[in-house]
This record gives sequence, C-alpha cells and structure tokens, in this order.
Amino acid sequence: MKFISYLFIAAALLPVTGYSQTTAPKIASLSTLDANKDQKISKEEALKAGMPEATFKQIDKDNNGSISITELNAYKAQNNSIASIDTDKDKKISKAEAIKAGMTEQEFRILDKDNSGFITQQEWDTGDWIIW
Ligand SMILES: [Ca+2]
Ligand SMILES: [Ca+2]
Ligand SMILES: [Ca+2]
Repeated sequence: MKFISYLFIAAALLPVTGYSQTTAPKIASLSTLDANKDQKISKEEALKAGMPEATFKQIDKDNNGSISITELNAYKAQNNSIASIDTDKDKKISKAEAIKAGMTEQEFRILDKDNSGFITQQEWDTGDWIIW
C-alpha cells in the first residue's frame, strides 16, 4: 500500500516538475550562443542569447564561468528531445513551434533538410541546437 502511494506521489509530481522546467522552452544554436566563436560560451554570451542564469549554472558543471563544448555535449545528452518544444505533440516541429521557441525562418529551412515543413528529431540531431 505504501509503495502504491509513493508511486502515486511520484506520478503526481512528475508533470509539475516537467512543467516548471519547460514553462517557456527556448532554443538557440551553438553558433548563436558562442558569439565570438572561441568554442566556449561565456556567461555574458549565454545571457545575451536569452539563456536564464540558472540554466547557465546547470550546464557550467565545473563552475568556471564558461560553458565548454564538453559541458554542452553533456547537457545535450540529457536535454535534446524536441518533445519540450513540440507543443501539439505530433513528434515533429512545425515552423510555428520553432519560431515560438526562438528559431528564425532561415534557420528552420536549414534544419528541415527534406523540406517537409517540419523538423523531426532526426533532423534536429544534425543541428547544433540547445533546448532549455
Ligand atoms: Ca564564446
Ligand atoms: Ca565550465
Ligand atoms: Ca509539432
């Protein structure tokens, strides 16, 4: 009985946690984030690109004030599902969904490799985009 109620609590908490993390999911490409192209994202660059300070701190694992490619890849390994920006849950990103999350039309066309009008997870993975 106790186990079941724990399960229930966990199930009840999950959507809430998910929601608070993705209230307004945003995306940015590495090339946008790393404005001066030194293969590191300084805090200044991150904040300028609209990344919240809390997210920056979360990715900057060694706390040295800049995000290395290694740190970025570690973050991407855990946070790379397009589900958080796929608001209508059809498993692909429409242009409207992409633009709402912070992509430009031109960037959308580049990522939509087969020109289907949607970005699939597979297409997304070929890009250098970060979701937070
Ligand atoms: Ca940089
Ligand atoms: Ca760092
Ligand atoms: Ca969608």
